[in-house]
Amino acid sequence: RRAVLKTLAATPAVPLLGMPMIAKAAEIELRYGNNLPLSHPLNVRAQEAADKIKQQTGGKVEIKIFPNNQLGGDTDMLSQVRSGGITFFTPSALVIATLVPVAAINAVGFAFKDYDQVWKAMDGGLGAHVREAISKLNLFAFEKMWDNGFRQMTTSGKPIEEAKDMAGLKIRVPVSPLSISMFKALDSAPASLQFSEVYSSLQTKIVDAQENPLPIIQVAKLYEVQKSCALSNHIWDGFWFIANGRAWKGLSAEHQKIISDAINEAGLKQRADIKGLNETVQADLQSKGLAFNKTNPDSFRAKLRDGGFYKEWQERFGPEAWGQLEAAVGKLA
Ligand code: TK8
Repeated sequence: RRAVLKTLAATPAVPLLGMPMIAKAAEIELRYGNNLPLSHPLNVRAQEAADKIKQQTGGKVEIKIFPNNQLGGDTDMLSQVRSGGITFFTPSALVIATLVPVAAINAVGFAFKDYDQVWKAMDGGLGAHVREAISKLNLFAFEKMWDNGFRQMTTSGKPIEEAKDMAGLKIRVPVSPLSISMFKALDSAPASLQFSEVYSSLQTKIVDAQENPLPIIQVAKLYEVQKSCALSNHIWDGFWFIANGRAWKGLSAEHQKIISDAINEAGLKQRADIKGLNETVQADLQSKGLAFNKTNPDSFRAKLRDGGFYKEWQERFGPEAWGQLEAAVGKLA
């Protein structure tokens, strides 16, 4: 009897009757949706954070990533994170601005000239102001924004060299009132389409142009349907890493701290990834046939100023937010 017990004890827990071993499901399964392929630094770093969170919670908390619009387009995921259908979502600030208008403030045209100005604002008073506004919608925004990058304009037609080249240009912009307002002020004909529709709308010539950071142009293979890229740096765009408020409050303080630390740490690493990518991505896009040209921001900035764009958005965002922006970038309006 003792020998039998000894043998049993030594036998590893093998699947009975060939049943597959079912991995012990985590006590808390959180779903995170986004619109980018797994290869983009957003997903690479998010997966690292998820692994760290699982390990630090002893396997109790598991974040399952649904990349590449698996759960639908941005507007679908925005309503899912509001309803709690998903726990986390990383909308471009332009996209969350459909719910929280002031979140679009980092996308004011030609405001940020470099990353020092970006992080002075977004890791400072302006970021805190926007996070506060997001929390009013019962959404939780992690402290550190993730980086989408400086947006560049691409077109299948004549290269965009200066503001006058925008006249009548059919350009796709995100579903964002500020984007529509800005590209109308530049005399182009903007069309708001979800990110998941960009490639096909360029391919079928519904639009002739679009604007996005170089890493996005690369992962979305937009170089296949665009001829030239104007290095306009016209908008710095970031991702707010947001959580459903109820789900977030339902987590223990210990789990909230582990998740926040891991997500914020991953965000800082992702920022460095994107900053580093820009040089290498441009060379890769050039090798795939995309022609690059520089632009003179002054002609665009003058058009926005003369057309009243800055004045309009100064009023719409209000003195507190606009003051925080100008504290980082100087006088705009
Ligand atoms: C990247 C996209 C994109 C967005 C857009 O995840 O819709 O153009 O700004 O950069 O979300």
